[in-house]
Amino acid sequence: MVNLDIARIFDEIASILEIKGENPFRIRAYRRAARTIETLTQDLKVIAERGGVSELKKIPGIGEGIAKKIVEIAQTGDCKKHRELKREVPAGMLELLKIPGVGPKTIAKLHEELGITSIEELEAAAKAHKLGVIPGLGRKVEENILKGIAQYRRYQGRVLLSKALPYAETIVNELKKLDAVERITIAGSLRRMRETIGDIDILVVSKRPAEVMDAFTSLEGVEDVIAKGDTKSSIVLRGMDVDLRVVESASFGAAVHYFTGSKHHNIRIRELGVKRGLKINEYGIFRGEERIGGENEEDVFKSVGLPYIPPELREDRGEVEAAKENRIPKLIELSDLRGDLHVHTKWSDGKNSIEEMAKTAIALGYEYIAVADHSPAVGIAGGMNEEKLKRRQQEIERVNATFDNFRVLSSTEVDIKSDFSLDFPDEILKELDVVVAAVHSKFTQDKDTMTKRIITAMENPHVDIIAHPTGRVLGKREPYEVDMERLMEVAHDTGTVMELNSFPERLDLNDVHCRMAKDYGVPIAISTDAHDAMQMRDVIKYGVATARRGWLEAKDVVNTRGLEEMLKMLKDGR
Ligand code: DGT
Ligand code: CA
Ligand code: CA
Repeated sequence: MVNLDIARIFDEIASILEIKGENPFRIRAYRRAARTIETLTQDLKVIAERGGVSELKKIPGIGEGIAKKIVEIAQTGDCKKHRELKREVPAGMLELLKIPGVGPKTIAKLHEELGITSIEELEAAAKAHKLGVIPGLGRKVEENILKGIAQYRRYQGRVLLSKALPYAETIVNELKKLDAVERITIAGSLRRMRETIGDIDILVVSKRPAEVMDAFTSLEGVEDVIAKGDTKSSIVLRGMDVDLRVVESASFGAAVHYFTGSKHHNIRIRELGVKRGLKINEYGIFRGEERIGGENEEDVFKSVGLPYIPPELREDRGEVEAAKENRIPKLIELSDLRGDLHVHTKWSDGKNSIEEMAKTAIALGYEYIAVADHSPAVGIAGGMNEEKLKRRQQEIERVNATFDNFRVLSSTEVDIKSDFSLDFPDEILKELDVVVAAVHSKFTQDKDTMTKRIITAMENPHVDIIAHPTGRVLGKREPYEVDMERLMEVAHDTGTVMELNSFPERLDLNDVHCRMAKDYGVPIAISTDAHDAMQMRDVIKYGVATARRGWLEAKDVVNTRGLEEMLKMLKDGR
């Protein structure tokens, strides 16, 4: 159980209490605890084991009752109160919570007035315009609910890469401990680092499969065993589907290739095999009845005369053709990065000081960070006014004086307002080392308007980087409409960098757009948008993974450059 799982349990308790119309103070207590836990830097389980209830209670926002539940979860992996509450409301009503824009209060009203207990019933009621009987729910809300349902269905059953990866790594680490496990690897979309994952696929080589399957189906957190056999088992672990396959040593490479996918990539490789008179499947590479390879993944590519293709490229998006012509790019790696050009500090809505962010960046081996605190218009995010910006500058200079080979760059994430203007005047922007510009409001403007809005920002001689250029939040907010090809043209012409925001729910630009940027010769900044030091450390890998899926090499990314060279690639070139 990691902190996020515990936060999820408390959030769900709060939602159920809210659906049931219970005491608002209790509801708020659970929510507050969940928010605190989400951003806690220490492992709750460790605190619970070390100091129990009394130490947990020292954490702000955690009272006696919640502290006790944390201890219970840490010890048993489960919370009795949570289980009981879940039984008190129909499962369909809890599922309604997952629809963007539908909260517990609405669900309570929908149930009370219309007896709605499932997504299907809600959809039917909204389509028949029946929601109007509930005060506060008009036509507009009906429309939004239908959109939310459509969006939910698109992501249904898929989880963010950032949720699946830690689970998969934990499973691999647990199973690795078994003597019966000779080799083990993650496969499937997770190995290809897709932004969302349907199910986790794991492959093992073992001569004692039964032992491996026993361990797998009794892992901590297993909620259901869907199937259990000698070659394949499937479980549900904390809401995620996980498949485990046990194969023979001689088949391992072929199986890894097959189960890494994608399906379309596999088909292309299999066809190349057929042309050479080979049969390639999950068991090996065969000429007639004779096995000619398959122990290692490289065998598969070699057998069809290709160089190795990294998993992130295996989507049948031209990688087979590129491999034939020896044009597989040398993909960017985490260790290529030398700085982060978009982080927040306490000066706006970040949690850490400039100095704390700098020290973490140094520990990551970086040479610079750009502190891009918000401009005034983003009021809820504690945007800086001009006076605050001046005081921050003094602190940046003070902190910089303490380092030899590291620099904090003064920056802002300046809001691109709906009237196309920027939220700071040019006199201010020109004084900053790096200017990051982004849309934070009026996402519903039409495509032409939104495109023009961003182009206007790109044409500003001080705007260096466009942050999260499509504004999407996976599973929550669709990208706003924008003409990406036009943006790339203008970015190229104006020398503007496009951001690849590494936040797992953003990954914006996405993989396809990254590749488009590369084609247009537009440099990318892989940034974290971190609001605390841990995030700066933890989310960057998702950005790098997406960059790799977008065929990017180190040379395509500005923050692989040292400080001087990187600054020269920006507009003012200082
Ligand atoms: P997901 O789980 O939806 O995120 O995506 P994947 O790619 O992990 O798909 P999954 O778990 O259904 O299957 C794992 C891999 O197994 C898939 O990437 C390719 C391979 N595979 C599955 N079904 C077929 C098939 O019918 N033909 C071929 N050639 N490969 C398949
Ligand atoms: Ca999968
Ligand atoms: Ca699967």
